[in-house]
Amino acid sequence: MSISEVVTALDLVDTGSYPLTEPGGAAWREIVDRTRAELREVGCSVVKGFIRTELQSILRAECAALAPHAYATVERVNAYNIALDTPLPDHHPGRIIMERGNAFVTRDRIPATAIIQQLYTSPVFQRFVADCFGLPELHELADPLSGLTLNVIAPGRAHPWHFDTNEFTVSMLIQEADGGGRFEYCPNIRSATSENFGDVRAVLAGGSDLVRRLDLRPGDLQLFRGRYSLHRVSTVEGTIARHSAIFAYSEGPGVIGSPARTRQLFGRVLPEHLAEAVRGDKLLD
Ligand SMILES: O=C(O)CCC(=O)C(=O)O
Ligand SMILES: [Fe+2]
Repeated sequence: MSISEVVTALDLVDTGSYPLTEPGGAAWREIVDRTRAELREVGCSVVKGFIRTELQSILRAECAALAPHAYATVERVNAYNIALDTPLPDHHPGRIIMERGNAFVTRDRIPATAIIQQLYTSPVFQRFVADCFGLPELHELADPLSGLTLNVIAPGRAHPWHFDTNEFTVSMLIQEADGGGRFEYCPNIRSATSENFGDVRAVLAGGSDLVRRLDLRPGDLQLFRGRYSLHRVSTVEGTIARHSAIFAYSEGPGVIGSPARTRQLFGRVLPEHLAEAVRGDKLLD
């Protein structure tokens, strides 16, 4: 199949292994059950080879063309993305400062015809993802910038330890780095009711055995509960940038990022961000 023969994003999916158009069938159930079990145990599951190997180059070329639209800035942050001068007790992990060097292409810069935009909005894809997360349905974020992003990490840069604002994140590695650029995470290190600052501080200090590393290949689909699992992408080595698509969904409708975080990540806000934000809990960030 060549790019001119690809009609929709679903043509890229390895539907032989992952029959998205047969919801509830035996193969579907098997994948969903496995994914649910992994999400329950470690908050993360990888659907290997979701995109057909021979078509990955199409996706890669499309995202490489979008990458120059990324908002690139290197900033000093903490794991909670709160102001660095926030008064915090001596041993609070929020006092540990890191460099954030990843850059995002925002949803409004990704054309409706782009494969990643088609996948993000595809009802069949959403149904599959919702079932994997054990939910009756999922919603695209109402946020015009952060619902779908392309995460670009240039050589020498990292996406340091953090928690996600959204509860249900689906991502896909599109272009891998020559070296480094590993996705690392600490399963369920916090919960909706407990921050567990002690373990978080140990991870940020380095050498904690709570850290797991994923061995991702381009075209793998990763389902992740990043609100509770501290995670990062390690420094990219070599000469090639790491590209990943981030599909963010919420359980209820209307979720929009805060104006401060939006400006920090994307360098701008839209009128939608200035209206009141919808949040599900009272955790930091
Ligand atoms: O690019 C990745 O694989 C992870 C990105 C991430 O953690 C995020 O965008 O919040
Ligand atoms: Fe994240």
